[in-house]
Amino acid sequence: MTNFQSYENLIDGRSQPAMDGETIDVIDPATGEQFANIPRSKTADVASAVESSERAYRQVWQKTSATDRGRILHRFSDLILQHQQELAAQECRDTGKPMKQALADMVTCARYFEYYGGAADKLHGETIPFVSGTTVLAVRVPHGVTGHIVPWNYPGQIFARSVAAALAAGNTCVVKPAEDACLTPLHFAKLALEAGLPAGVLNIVCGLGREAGAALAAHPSIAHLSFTGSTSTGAAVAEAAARRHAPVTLELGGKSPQIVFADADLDQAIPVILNAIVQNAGQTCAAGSRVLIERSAYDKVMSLLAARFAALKVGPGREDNDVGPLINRVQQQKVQRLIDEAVGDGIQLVAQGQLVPNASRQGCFVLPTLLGGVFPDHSIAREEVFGPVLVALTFDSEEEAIELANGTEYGLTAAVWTRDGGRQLRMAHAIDAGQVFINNYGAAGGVELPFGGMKKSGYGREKGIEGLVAFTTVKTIVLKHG
Ligand code: TXE
Repeated sequence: MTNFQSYENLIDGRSQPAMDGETIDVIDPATGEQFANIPRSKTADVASAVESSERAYRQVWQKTSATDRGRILHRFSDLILQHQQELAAQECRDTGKPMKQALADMVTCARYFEYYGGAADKLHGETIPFVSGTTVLAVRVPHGVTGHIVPWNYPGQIFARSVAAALAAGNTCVVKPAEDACLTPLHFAKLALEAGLPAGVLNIVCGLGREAGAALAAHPSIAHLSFTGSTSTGAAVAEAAARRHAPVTLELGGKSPQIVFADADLDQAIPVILNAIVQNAGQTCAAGSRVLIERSAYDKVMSLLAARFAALKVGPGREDNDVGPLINRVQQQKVQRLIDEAVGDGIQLVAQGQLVPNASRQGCFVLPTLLGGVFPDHSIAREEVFGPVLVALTFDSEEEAIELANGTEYGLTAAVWTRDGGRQLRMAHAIDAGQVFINNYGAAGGVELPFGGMKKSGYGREKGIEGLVAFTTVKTIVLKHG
């Protein structure tokens, strides 16, 4: 094994193994090789991280001015950019994502700290006219110690979007990254110390979801929880938080539609529709995983998409293939099984990408797959696959397109492709989704754009000023002065 490394938690400004010394293997999903390990933390490790964050909140961060918080976040942002190459190489090995995407992810991470660093001293409360002889102040205050449970698909970006907002608003943070993707969060936390973030303001505890994750969700001192992951784990986390009445932001899965009308500009639409499903090997909550096509344009759209799918190169992310491996064997087998079942049920396999010759047989690869003639009530048309699988359905009218678009339990994002201005807005208003794109698509949009779900895609909003406000609550002060 080359360059084997043991990583440690970062608690109270110091690297520490799990108290009982247990570890979890870190596997390169492109080769199946173990190249590192991380701590398998338990309740006691989580408790020590939360205590450290409570101390840091009371003794330091609560007394740090908003302007100084913003300056630290800006320095942190600069450090991420300075270390972009090594951070991206590490994330590429840990998650399998193509190097150019990992590099772009790091720019977005830096942008979160820049954006929220700039907003830190611009978030203010209001005065409220009340009874004569009184002055009423509605002051925005942080929650205190916040918990962040991060998934493995965008370990850097999802860490950055909630941690940057929480810190800017004056909270301290305990982060439980996913067991499959801890390296970027650990690296970030070290850079944050270098940027001047006081010890304990940001603690990272690695471990399994059912152990460290559950302990964090249930900890009585966590005043707010941010969770991104599956619908079932999201429900368990929200339940644990509800027992002590703590607010939660849930960002869960999706089955986001790309709706293509016959009048769409296909030169513009096709590459975007392709990228919306193959980016990050389809492991994106906001992946555009269903394409709904007006019947008269179906053959044309499918032949354009099929040619693009067939040309996709699948292989190790470090060689910048179009599509890297999935995160682990479990996800690979799950996605492959869903494809096989759909084809077994008579759904048409229209096109697939190709594995590059030097790809390891031990890699967790799944060929990007375009499925046609999909029945709307088949599970592959309704449930999240979380892999590079695009299902195509047809519609005959605007009403039917809306019914199909809204015909799943999810409501995260959507795109509408049409030149008809009236239809653009009618569709945008009718679709149940937290973000609707017209003639473009950015999975989850930019840092500035509020993002979150409807229905089983979750609740609460991250990103934008909305995401910053979520990390505060309002304290009303009524002053009687006569
Ligand atoms: O998710 P989990 P998994 C979806 C996607 C994928 C499926 C399963 O469909 O195929 O979920 O992935 C932590 N208490 N998404 O099993 O379990 C866990 O350690 C507290 C969508 O990996 O939701 C990790 O840090 N925490 C998605 C995080 O929760 C617990 C991103 C997510 O893991 C816990 C990832 C518990 N009991 C998967 N159990 C998106 N919305 O982007 C686990 N965790």
